[in-house]
Amino acid sequence: MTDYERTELVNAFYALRDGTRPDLFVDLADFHSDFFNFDNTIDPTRLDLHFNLPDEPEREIFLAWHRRQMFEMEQAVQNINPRISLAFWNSSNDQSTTSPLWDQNLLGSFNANWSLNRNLGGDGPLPTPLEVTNLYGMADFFEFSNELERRPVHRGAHVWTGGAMPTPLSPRDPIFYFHHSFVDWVWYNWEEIHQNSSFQTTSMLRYDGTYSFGGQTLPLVNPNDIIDTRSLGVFYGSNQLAELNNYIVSNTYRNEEIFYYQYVIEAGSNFLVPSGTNCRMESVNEVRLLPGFEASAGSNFVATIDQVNSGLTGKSRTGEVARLKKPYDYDANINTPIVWEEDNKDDSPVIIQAYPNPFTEKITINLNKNTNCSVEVYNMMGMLIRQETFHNTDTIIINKLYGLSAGFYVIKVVDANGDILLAKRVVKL
Ligand SMILES: [Cu+2]
Repeated sequence: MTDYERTELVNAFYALRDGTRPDLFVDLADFHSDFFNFDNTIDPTRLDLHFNLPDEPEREIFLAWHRRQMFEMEQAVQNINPRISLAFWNSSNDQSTTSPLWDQNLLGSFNANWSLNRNLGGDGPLPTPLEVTNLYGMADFFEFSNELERRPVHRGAHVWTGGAMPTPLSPRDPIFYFHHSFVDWVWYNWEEIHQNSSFQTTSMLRYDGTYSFGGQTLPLVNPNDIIDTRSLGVFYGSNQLAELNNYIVSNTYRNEEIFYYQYVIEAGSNFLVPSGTNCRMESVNEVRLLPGFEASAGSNFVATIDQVNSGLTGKSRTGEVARLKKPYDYDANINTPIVWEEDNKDDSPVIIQAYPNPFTEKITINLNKNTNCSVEVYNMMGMLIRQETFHNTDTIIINKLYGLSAGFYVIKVVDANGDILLAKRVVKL
């Protein structure tokens, strides 16, 4: 996170409890506690949120319910500042009690101020990266969800953090939202591989159309309708890249949909802004509009560089909104802060395709002309694990990838000028 994201999110958390509005932290914690887990041998019809068995009607509601809960919290902080998002804590690789996560300027100060009585590291363990990867290998949704919930990928951060976290009132601790965003990210990754999630119930506790908070009745949510995070307008960014695709702006949850990410935003492949809708993309680095992106006539679309809230140190900052390829379907009502790429840049090589994705042992990348370039492969922790250079070729083949463990990787293709031709997330099966 950047300084800006950190400061603004912390301020928003405190603002939610400053007494000027109903306390969402307390309400979410109380609800979570009231419906935590009931013994279904006593009453088989009584719904709850956790540890459901195969014969319970709300079987594995755990993932969908917490996704919707994360969304409720994220909407609340975005009502305070639309440029912030919840962050996720990858507890499989960020395991130090002195991690920046716990600094006073991030989540550290809440411990004393909200009497959380954390005991970091006291009753571990946190998950290993292998435990996360193993989950991606499970093909059955119930098996995956059950295993995730009961073992360290979910359970670890609760017991390791201590204080409120190992209790049903865990949503009182802001780390709960970083942790459950991570759990949600793991589900998102699993779904991208298996596309196999499904729920037996068609509504959820709290999100059943009868519950009110802050004078508003919360909508009825069918868990099957939020299997794709895009239905909530939510995208995950990692490795400093947020890929926005296959999405239709609808303004369902806000009058203007704002996609704000301090690193690179890339929108393409059927990201559509229909007539009559309002959408904004904003970064302090770069917004790239790729082929397949379309803002229709009569829509209000703005892509901008946030010059004010940069807060970046030592990171690249091109300050550019780029359209990588012409032509695009733009029309009269589109606002103008979009900067077209200079014509002379059209001489630089263009990626035609990169395939297959998912891959098993090799990836082939086709360019439109012979070029010198280098390819970098990063793992999901952002570590560079492979780098190769290619000379005067229009076909790049990255071989011998079968040794990599299953999961997500990012491939970058950089040309001789240092320009990134491709930054793409790929899945190893
Ligand atoms: Cu929970």
